[in-house]
Amino acid sequence: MAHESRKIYFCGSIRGGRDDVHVYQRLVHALRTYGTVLTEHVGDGSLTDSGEVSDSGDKLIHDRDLDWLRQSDVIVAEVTQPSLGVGYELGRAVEMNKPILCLFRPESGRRLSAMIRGAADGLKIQVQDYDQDQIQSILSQYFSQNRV
Ligand code: 6IA
Repeated sequence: MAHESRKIYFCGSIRGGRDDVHVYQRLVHALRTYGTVLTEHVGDGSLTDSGEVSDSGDKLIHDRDLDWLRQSDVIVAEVTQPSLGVGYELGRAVEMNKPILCLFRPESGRRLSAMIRGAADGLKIQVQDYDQDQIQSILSQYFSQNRV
């Protein structure tokens, strides 16, 4: 698929904690080489997990994000920092039969949820362990080897 027309949905923790926001920033930046990132705000350093949003605001966020998820050609998720929202997005994306790449950093000392690692089939749903130095090479390999 041509880079300009590919729609990428990037997932990263927001209320689950913003410790990895610098990693999300790097990933969003690198992903722009491969298409339009629908969810660039996830890598926005000024978006904190403490902002006040009303319940109706949360509904707008949920409904808009699900629309973007439906429109997207591929999902890329940074899953090191556990996030209910990211887990939910991934579950919905699996049901939509979307290609999914999950990226996990073992150097964090965490263990990835079995529900994410165990969902991988190596084809449509992939889970890759990586460290930050490998961002370029992992994405380049993924987008050249998969029809997404
Ligand atoms: O449960 P979490 O908040 O960690 O879920 C993060 C995931 O849900 C991300 O991948 C986003 O796609 C989505 N998400 C959660 N909150 C928002 C949001 N505003 N705007 C867009 N997408 C979101 C929340 C703003 C608020 C904290 C001030």
